[in-house]
Amino acid sequence: MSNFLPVSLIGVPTDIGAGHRGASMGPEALRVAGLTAALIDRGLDVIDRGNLSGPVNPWQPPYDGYRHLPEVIAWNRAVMLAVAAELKLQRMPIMLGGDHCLAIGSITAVAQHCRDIGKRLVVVWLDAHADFNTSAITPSGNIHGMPVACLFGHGPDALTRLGGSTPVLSTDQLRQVGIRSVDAGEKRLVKEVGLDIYDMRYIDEIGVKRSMEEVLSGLDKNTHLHLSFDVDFLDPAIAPGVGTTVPGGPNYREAQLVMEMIADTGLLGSLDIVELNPAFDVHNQTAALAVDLVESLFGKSTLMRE
Ligand code: 6HN
Ligand code: MN
Ligand code: MN
Ligand code: MN
Repeated sequence: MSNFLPVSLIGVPTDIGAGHRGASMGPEALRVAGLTAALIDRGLDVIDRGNLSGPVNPWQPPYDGYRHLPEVIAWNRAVMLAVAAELKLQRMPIMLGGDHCLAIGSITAVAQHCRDIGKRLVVVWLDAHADFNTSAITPSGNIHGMPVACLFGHGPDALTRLGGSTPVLSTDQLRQVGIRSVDAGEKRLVKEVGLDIYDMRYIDEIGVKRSMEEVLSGLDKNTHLHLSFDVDFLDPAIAPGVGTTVPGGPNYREAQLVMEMIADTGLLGSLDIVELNPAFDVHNQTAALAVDLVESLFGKSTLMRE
């Protein structure tokens, strides 16, 4: 048997924060690729809670620097409540996105839970992007480019204070890995705030193993590790099924090692799988790859260590 908590899958079928339609099909693509069976094979107790519901995507241009802000708020409220409910039941929530704006809701719930039970939250954010735009600097108005900024208190009140208090995260609680596309204004802000970023240049120079040792340093038994896995973290050659591909990401083996090293901590407490966009995928291969990586995240490749 595994020593993981029982898990609950929460589908969040929306592309409300993205610049392309289609991430709304992400939850079903992950199911079709066999996510539930793969987790059960790992010895986990799995409940699929089905999909949350929320407003349709009105597909409007930005207003005041944001696209679809009221709809993004509604979806994130639903995510926050659903994730909080699973944590209260001592289950591990796995949020099946949906676009990355939904991490505001999931991480707000996880942070609140950690405060309540006296755990230290550390978020590992796998992404090609820093997701630290604000309405003043965003090139697109798409809120999936803003969740980290919102969690740090930069953004509209309804999102920064979704759970009441702000900021939800501080710099010592977030480590971003795989970053290779940061917009000009975003770059300035990221430097000012002092985000802990392991970008591709750094990973190229010192390698995945040493990078991940640094990413995962300073954790202890009292740490709740939340993984926010934006599928565009992966190199587009192996993961074409995302709306915002950026060349030069981790290859298959490198991505596996990232997941294996996170698994080895034994501290994973919650997970987002976001930005999977079946409209860009080829025969659901990116969903299948995501499932494969999630298996490693739950210890599949640790045969030699058992
Ligand atoms: N994601 N930096 C770009 C923007 O529009 O703000 C892209 C954001 C992508 C966000 O992939 O989660
Ligand atoms: Mn992202
Ligand atoms: Mn991204
Ligand atoms: Mn960006």
